[in-house]
This record gives sequence, C-alpha cells and structure tokens, in this order.
Amino acid sequence: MLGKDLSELRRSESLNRLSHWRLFALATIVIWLNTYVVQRYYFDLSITGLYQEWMMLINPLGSTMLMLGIAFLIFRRRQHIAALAVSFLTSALLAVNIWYFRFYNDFITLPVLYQKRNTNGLGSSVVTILEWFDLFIFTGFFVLLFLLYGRRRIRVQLPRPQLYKGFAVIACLLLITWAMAEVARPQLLSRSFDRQLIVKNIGTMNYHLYDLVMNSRMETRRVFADSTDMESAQSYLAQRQQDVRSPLFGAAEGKNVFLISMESLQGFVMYRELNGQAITPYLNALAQDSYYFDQFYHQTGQGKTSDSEFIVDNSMFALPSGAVFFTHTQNRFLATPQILKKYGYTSASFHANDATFWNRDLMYDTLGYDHFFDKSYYEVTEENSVGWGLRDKDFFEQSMPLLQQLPQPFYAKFISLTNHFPYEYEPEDALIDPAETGDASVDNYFVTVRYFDEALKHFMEQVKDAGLYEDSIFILYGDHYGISENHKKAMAEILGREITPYEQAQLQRVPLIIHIPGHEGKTLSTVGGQIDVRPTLLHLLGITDGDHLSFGYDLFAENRVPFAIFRDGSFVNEDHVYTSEICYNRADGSEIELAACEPGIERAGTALNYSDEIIYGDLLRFILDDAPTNAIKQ
Ligand code: GP9
Ligand code: MN
Repeated sequence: MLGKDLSELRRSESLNRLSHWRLFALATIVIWLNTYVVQRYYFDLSITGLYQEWMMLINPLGSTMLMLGIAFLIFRRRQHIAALAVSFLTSALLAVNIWYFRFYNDFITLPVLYQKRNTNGLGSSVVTILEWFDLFIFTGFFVLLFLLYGRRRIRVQLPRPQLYKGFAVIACLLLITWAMAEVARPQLLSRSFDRQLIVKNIGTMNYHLYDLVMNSRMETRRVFADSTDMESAQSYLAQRQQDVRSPLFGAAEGKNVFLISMESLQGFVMYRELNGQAITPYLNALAQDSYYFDQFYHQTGQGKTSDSEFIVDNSMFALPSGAVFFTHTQNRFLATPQILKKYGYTSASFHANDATFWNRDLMYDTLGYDHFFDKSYYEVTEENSVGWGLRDKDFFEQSMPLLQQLPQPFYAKFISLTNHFPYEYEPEDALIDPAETGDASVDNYFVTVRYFDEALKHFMEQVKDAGLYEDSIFILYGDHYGISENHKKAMAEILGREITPYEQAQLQRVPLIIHIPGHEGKTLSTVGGQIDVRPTLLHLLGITDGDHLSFGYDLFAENRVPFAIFRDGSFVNEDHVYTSEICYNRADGSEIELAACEPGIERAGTALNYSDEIIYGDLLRFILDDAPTNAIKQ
C-alpha cells in the first residue's frame, strides 16, 4: 500500500517536473520566436549574410531563458503568471525600443531614461510614430495567454540542483552569444560606439544587459579618476597640430556674435528646388554673401539639439549614450560663454521652450551663460504656436526687445523650433507645396524648412533695423538631421538615387554659414564638423584661449587636416567615407578595401575616447581654476 503511494507520488512528482519544464520550454519558445521576429522585422538593421541572420535568430534565446529562470524562481507557485509577465515585459521593452527607433533611429540607453524632463512638446511627435501593426509585437503574450488560460495550474517547486543546472545552461548560452559576437567583431563590446552593430550581434535584450553593465561602470569613473588621467588627455591634445592660424585670425575682434541653431536643417535642401521653387531662397542668398561650408557635418548623438549645443560651445564630442546636458551637469567645463566673459562679453541663449527641456536651465549655468530667455519670456498663444511651440517668426520677433537689453558685445544663441519633426505647419505659413512622395515627414519637411527660411529673413531685417548688423558676426548651423534613416525610400525619390550607407552619411551634412558684414562670399568645401565651430569662432574674434582643450580646429586654417568624426565612430576625410563598417571612396561612393580606412578609424576612435574620458571622469576639474573665473590653473 505504502509502496504504491510512494510510486504514485514519484510519478506525479515527475509529471509535475515535466510540466514545469514543459511550461518553461513552451514559454521560452514563444518568447524567443516573438523576440526574433520583432527584432528582425520591426527594426531596419540591414542584416546581411548568413552569419548575421544566424546571430539574430540565436541571440534572444539566452536572455529569454535567463529572464524566465529568474521569474520562475521568484514566482515559484505562480509560474503561469511568471511566463506571462516575462512575455509581456519583453514585448513592452521591444515596443518602446521600436518607437524610439522610429523617431531617433537608435536604441534606448539607460541615460536616456534620465531625460524625464523632456516630456513637453513630444505629444504631436508620439502619435506619428505609432502604427496599428505594433499590436503584433505582443503576439507571443496573446499566444501564451491562450495556451495557458483555463488550464490546471501547474504547482511545481523546482528541485534546487535542477535549477542550478538550468542556470548553468543559460549562462553558457549567454556567454556563447557574447563570445561569438566578440570573435566576429573584435572589441565590439569594449570599444564600439555603434549601437545598431551591437544589437545586430547580440540582440535587443542582451544589449540592454550590456547597457546596464556599461552604465554602472560609467557611474564609478568620476570617483576613480585622478589628475594623471587628465595629463594623458592633455598630452594627446597637445600632440595634435596646435599651431594653426588662419588668415582671418582676429577679423571680427570685439564684434557681437549671433549663433543661430537651425532646427533639423540638413544640407541637401540648400540650392535645391522643389516644383521649380527654391526651398531656401534666403539661406541661398545669405550663403552666397558669406563663408559657406558645404562639407560640414553634424556630430550629435542621442542628445540631439542639446548635443549640438554642447559640441559647439565646448569643442568636445557628445557622449556615446544619453545627453551630456542630462548626465554631466555637475562637471566642470570650459565653454565659449566662460571664455568670452574674460573679454567682456555677455552671453545669452534664446529658446521659446520650457527651461527644463534638455535640462538647459541647469546646464547653461554650468556652461557660464549669463541669461537664458526661455518660454516664460515669450508670449505663447494657441494662435502663434504650431507643432512644438512658438512659431519661429514670432520667436525671432519677440526676441528682439530682449536682445536689445543686452550689453554689448554679446554672444547670443538663438534656437529655432518650427522645423521639428513631425513638421507641422499652418496653411498660411506654407510658402511652398509639400513634396509628393507619400511619406508625410519628408513631404512636409520642405514646407517647414521654407517657413524657417522666411522667418530668418525677417529676423535679419530686424537686426539691421535695430542697428546691430554692422557690429556683429553671424554663425548659422544645422543642429542635426531632420529626416532619419527610416525615410530612405522617400529620400531616394527626392534625390533621384538609392540611399546607400554612403549616401546616408552624406546626408549628415548640415549647412554652416559664417557671415561677416563686409566680407565677400566664398564657398569652402573643406570637410569639418560641429566641434570645429568653437575654434573657428574664437580665432575670428582673435582669441586663442581654449585651443588647448579643443578637439576641433579652426576651419579657415590652411594646414588643417579635413576630418569629421560621427558619434558612432564613422568618419569622413578628404578621400574616404567610413560608415556601417564599409570604406568608401569619397569622390564617387564606390566601396574600397577596409584597410584604406583603418588609420581614420583609429584616429576617430582615439579622439572620441579621450573626449569621453574627460567627461566621464570630470577631468577638467583637475586643471581649471575655481569658478567663476574658469581660468586655467597656472
Ligand atoms: C527642444 C528643441 C528640440 O527644446 O531643442 O529638441 P530636439 O528634439 O531637436 O533635440
Ligand atoms: Mn533639434
């Protein structure tokens, strides 16, 4: 009798165990496949070759088992729920990444989550990134719900040794995935700045795990940094050709500086026509009457506009993840406003958005801005707003009286906003018809660019009327791309050629216009980027302070080496364009052997690394005098 009971018990135990493993296996397969299909088809990751396909397929397996293992351990008696929870959370994480990807063509990183203050203004953009078929991201969850619902609950306690064996298998799977990725792409995880490449090789879930590890490491860097770290960064900076003086050194000494950040303005619209009409008639005319750099690239990362501000003011690179404006507000920097203070300049930023957006209120203090004219200084109504807020024409108009209160000379930055994704406009502001590709973002982009152009024209007239023109110089630059990689099809139609990675890199050009009243216009085709703005501007003003901490060069200097580094480690130099792990001949866009780009890859990586080290370690605190002078310690 007793023997029978025991054998029955054993049988039922083994049944239970089997059921448990069956549930685990079932959930693993459903979540794994769901993750695979979503990451393969919802992101545009340009997967090429069998190896990449295989990695895509295999890489969600380890992370799925890991999450299920942990969840089963926590919910020992509710394993249905554990499976459903993991499935739901996995899909939710994928969905959030997909929406972020549609907007930024990038994956979420932990520091992006610090950007809670950036919530206003996103409203209209969010609606345009949701698609009805996003519901299918949750297919796995619904399948599990269907399969598990109404079934007899499986009450199983997993015997401990089994559990350890299970985890050992999972750990091996994870390690194999990561090791395969590292073998195929050496230094992928230790030195790569290209998140798409990382996700392609280890998958979305593993990527988030990696991101977690990397960011926890980053947090400790400041604590462990010491002055010797800065010494090596300084000797790197000193090795670079420092003695580059342009013939224009001091040409604008003592002048007011207008710095105009042109929202989402890409270079390809310049001198281009749509339906027989110029898209940027005023900018074209201004460019002809100015120094116009047509091979100038934005270098921003996840911090978008704020990254461009950081780069332009500090001549340092933005961070590989997150926005410096959010993650390193407490650091010491030597920014243009701080340098100019010594020369009697007053600095101000004009931007009709909330002061907290991109953490500007805090970061502007750190960078030494004397004034920040945020939204609260403007009269913003339903009537004068569109898209993200106050229309550019009203913004510039209302900025004039504020500007006129400033003592001269001033360093005044104006950040435009209307030409922001999703490119909304009022019918009366449409001075040009939209394009007709059927892709609303691309089509409307031209209309809002044209609107900005007109607003700028009015502003320049007002500056002249106020008598400020002659004593000023004007620096205008596009802050970052407006049309992301997700619109290749429509862009191909506009440009009349396929958007290869080479073309995509070329699309990162933004206009840089330096207008000095009295100087004749000239188009300069030297390759440069936003880090070059600061040294160029300061040299025009006859100032060399800050040269020793600049990662960029004066664009007018004749012995400067033309070079533009992208935040993901891609670069453009005189002869090559390196992007998406392909080396291109810059002249004709043909693919050439990778070896030709190796020196450039090395150079770009080294520069980015030193800049990152300075920010992560807050290294400038070791060499700058105490605030507010920010002088260099003697
Ligand atoms: C918001 C404006 C736009 O204040 O700078 O931000 P973006 O999304 O372009 O970074
Ligand atoms: Mn912007």
